[in-house]
Amino acid sequence: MSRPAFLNSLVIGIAIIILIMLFKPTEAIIQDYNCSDFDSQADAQREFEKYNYDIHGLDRDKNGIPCSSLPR
Ligand SMILES: [Ca+2]
Repeated sequence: MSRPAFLNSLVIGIAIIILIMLFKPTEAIIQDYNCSDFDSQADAQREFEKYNYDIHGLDRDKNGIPCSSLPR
């Protein structure tokens, strides 16, 4: 019994997606940080600048300075 070609493509596509999910580097798994996870504002700034978007919500007032309440 042979499957239609589109089904084979679908199965291969799903397999590729599963493989990518299994083997993506750990850095790509984005951890959610809060300001309390950082010892200093500089540490928060470093994490903040890894992304072009405030994914952790560290800069609530959107002035480009995350966790301004933390010590420098
Ligand atoms: Ca801010």
